[in-house]
Amino acid sequence: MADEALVVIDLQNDFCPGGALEVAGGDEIVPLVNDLIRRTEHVLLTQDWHPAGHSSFASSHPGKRPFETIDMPYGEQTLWPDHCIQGSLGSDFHSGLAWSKAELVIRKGFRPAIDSYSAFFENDRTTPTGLAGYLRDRNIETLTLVGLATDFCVAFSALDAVKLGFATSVRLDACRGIDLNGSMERMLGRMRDAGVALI
Ligand code: VGL
Ligand code: ZN
Repeated sequence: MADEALVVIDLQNDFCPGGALEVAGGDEIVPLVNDLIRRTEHVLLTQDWHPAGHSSFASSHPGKRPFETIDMPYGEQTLWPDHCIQGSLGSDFHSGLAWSKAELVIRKGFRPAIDSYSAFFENDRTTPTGLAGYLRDRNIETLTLVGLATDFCVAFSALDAVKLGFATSVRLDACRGIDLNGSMERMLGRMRDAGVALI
């Protein structure tokens, strides 16, 4: 329907097996995502897009290792392996993803000092990516989210989407998660509580 969009979150090489921040089974969802792309009129993609030396990389913080946390001016931040560096092979969409139909690619995480999980707001929770305005201008009110990773970028995007008033579903069979210290169960619970339809 005209007021619906499919949002494919971060289906990039670095989040697939063999990538810098691999998500188990991340590549398995590609055929199903392609099927959803074929069946949905409006398709949007997000692309994690960090400059080298990004503040969310453990390598930018001497003595810190990936998956530890640090306090940033905007709150707690998990540190990651270097990933999705702008223009790198790892930042490319999975080669099997049928992305050419996409009407918009929203890039996030390009500000050196702020990470961005959500497709709508960066991790300071106030810097907008512009996606909400784009969707409103185009009268898109209903969103289906798929992609990587369920418990980070998909979940934060879905939580912001419902908060902004979009009717929001997550197709869990077309997502895979990282599951860091129980993050999968915690974020599924938060999405359910917030009114995200988990299907
Ligand atoms: C993501 C961690 C860091 C994601 C992106 O796409 O879920 N996770 N950057
Ligand atoms: Zn990232």
